[in-house]
Amino acid sequence: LKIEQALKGVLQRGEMFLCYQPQYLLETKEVVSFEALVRWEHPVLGFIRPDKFISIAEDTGMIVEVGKFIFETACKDFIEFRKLKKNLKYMAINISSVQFKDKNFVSDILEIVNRYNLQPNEIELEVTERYIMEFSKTNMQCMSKLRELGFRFSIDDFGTGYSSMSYLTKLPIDVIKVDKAFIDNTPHDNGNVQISKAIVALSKSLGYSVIAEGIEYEEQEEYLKGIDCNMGQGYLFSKPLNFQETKELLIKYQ
Ligand code: G
Ligand code: G
Ligand code: G
Ligand code: NA
Ligand code: MN
Repeated sequence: LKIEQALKGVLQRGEMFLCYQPQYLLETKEVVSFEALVRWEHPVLGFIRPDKFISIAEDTGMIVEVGKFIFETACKDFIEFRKLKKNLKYMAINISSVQFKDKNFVSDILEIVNRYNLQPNEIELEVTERYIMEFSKTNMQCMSKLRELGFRFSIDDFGTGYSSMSYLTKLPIDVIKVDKAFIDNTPHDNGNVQISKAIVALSKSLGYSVIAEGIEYEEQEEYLKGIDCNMGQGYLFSKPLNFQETKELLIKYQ
């Protein structure tokens, strides 16, 4: 059974669900947001990692339907999470560049956000740096339009694509996500220390908020706090949690 075939009817069969990884303000260690991460459990193939199936869903166009399911589920669940923590700021949702090419993308996500009585600024759209570099003029116009409507934007995996300093000031974005590759082995790896410091300083000087991904050790947390990185996410704080576990985390907080 091929992944491509297994993807057909995946939503109708209810095999996909979302996990949520909490994002913390480093200064206060408070949870302010979550990143939604899709999961797929197939009855025969078992657990299939998103690294594996997202690109296939993109190639077959299935990502449009799957993406809508992810967006809607994340909004629906965010309402439940916000009931448990009133000052939760936003839900971050990964968006594929293929979704931006869908002519109904803007109207579809606006309809969902309105239906759940959410404000666009309670949703952060995560776009990888790799995709942004491939963006056409149409993609970019779509991104600008969504930002004008109030949606937040973050650049995921920053520093791993063909980073170009020239686009940093031109993009309609709010947050830079520093890739785990540059967080690994800090504060011991001098190369990563210099790179992460520079990314944090540059991003902040341009007015963007910065979040570090893949924090696994306390010394990394201390180091990042020390260089004034705003936020953090990683196994040190929490792995991605299912809906029930996420609610339990928020209840524990109260
Ligand atoms: O959750 P995990 O670490 O296994 O994710 C692996 C990769 O899959 C990451 O690059 C992540 O951005 C991507 N991914 C996870 N969830 C989603 C999603 O809901 N939509 C899209 N487009 N990509 C996702
Ligand atoms: O590309 P993106 O940043 O969306 O990928 C996020 C992926 O990283 C998810 O699959 C998530 O499960 C994983 N992840 C989150 N925190 C950590 C961490 O601390 N260490 C490692 N190795 N992976 C992490
Ligand atoms: O749920 P996620 O896709 O992040 O899990 C990716 C892998 O990382 C899985 O094999 C999981 O068991 C493992 N993992 C989950 N939580 C932790 C953690 O807190 N620390 C470490 N080192 N690995 C974890
Ligand atoms: Na992401
Ligand atoms: Mn990332």
